[in-house]
Amino acid sequence: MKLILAILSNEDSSTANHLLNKNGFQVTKLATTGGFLRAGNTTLMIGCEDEQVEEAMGLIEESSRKRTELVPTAAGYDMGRYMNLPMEVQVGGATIFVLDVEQFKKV
Ligand code: 2BA
Repeated sequence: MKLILAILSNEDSSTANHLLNKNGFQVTKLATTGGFLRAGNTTLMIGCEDEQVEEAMGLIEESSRKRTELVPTAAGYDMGRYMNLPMEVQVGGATIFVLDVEQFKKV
């Protein structure tokens, strides 16, 4: 048995959780904080059989694919007037650890 720890953005975690549940995986969702940016993120804990790891990783990847989004920035001066210039930022992606489980018991 394996324990998957997947760190995702808060935005992507609901989609991943939903997709994992829909495909029969049990998930525990932890509210976590990145040590570098000190911003909130989400860690999903998934206990599954060894042969299910690839499927779970695929579902996580599918829901957290790296992409760029346009976000409005503070007003800037352009072409003779003040306007909110959108900036492209990269969002998404997941950091995934897969651990061996020595014992698993529900009592
Ligand atoms: P990512 O590498 O995509 O990491 C996103 C979040 O995943 C991290 O949030 C952290 O919560 C977790 N994480 C990643 N690698 C980990 C590991 N080896 N062990 C435990 N947790 C891990 P943050 O720590 O807030 O980092 C946010 C982003 O800042 C990182 O994105 C990376 O692009 C950058 N970053 C992190 N540490 C850095 C450093 N020492 N120097 C430069 N950039 C750093």
